[in-house]
Amino acid sequence: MLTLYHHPRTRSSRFLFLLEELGCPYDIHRIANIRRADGSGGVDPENPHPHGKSPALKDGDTLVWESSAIALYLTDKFTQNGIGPVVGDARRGAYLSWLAYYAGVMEPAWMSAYMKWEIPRGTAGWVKTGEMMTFVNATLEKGPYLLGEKFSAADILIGTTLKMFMGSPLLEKTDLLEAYVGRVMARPAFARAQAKENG
Ligand SMILES: N[C@@H](CCC(=O)N[C@@H](CS)C(=O)NCC(=O)O)C(=O)O
Repeated sequence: MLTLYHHPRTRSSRFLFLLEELGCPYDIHRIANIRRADGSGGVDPENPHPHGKSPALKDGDTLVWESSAIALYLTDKFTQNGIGPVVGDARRGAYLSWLAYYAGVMEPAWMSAYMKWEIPRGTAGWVKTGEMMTFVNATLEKGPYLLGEKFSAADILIGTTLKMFMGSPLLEKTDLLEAYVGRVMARPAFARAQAKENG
């Protein structure tokens, strides 16, 4: 049995969404506590994540952490609805790249912008938010999803993140992004996940 270690309104919420898309049986272990930016909170000793963060996933004795790894693990294991292109599928390369891009470029780019870090081009392994969003927007203009016609777990990670930042100083709200986020959030699995979010 799969167990998702989840804390409400954190990055683990996306895995309620993904697990609902996959339609596989799973348990939710509610992480009692996480550390907060203001110094409050703490680590739940029952949370197996190496840094006490949310999310983590257990599949029997197998522990998976880091959102992109969890997404790939789940879509490789539950292939029936094709939500993560498998080895041999022409879209596999793009799928892996978007999962890695999310963790290795998008998150660091937004965090750098938020913290107002000035990182000279050529020093960091990521690019600034402007360059990143030019690429994201060009991909979504072809759309309707990151992999073209096929919705994938990459849309869950990236769609929910765009939803969170859109309209903030970090990300301008545009018709293109709003339409994409709307498409992702309109999925019935998102509503089912929302219903499980808190309890
Ligand atoms: N890179 C991790 C980030 C996980 C993460 O930072 N989660 C936050 C909640 S959204 C957390 O647990 N923070 C508590 C802490 O930093 O100890 C992933 O994508 O899974």
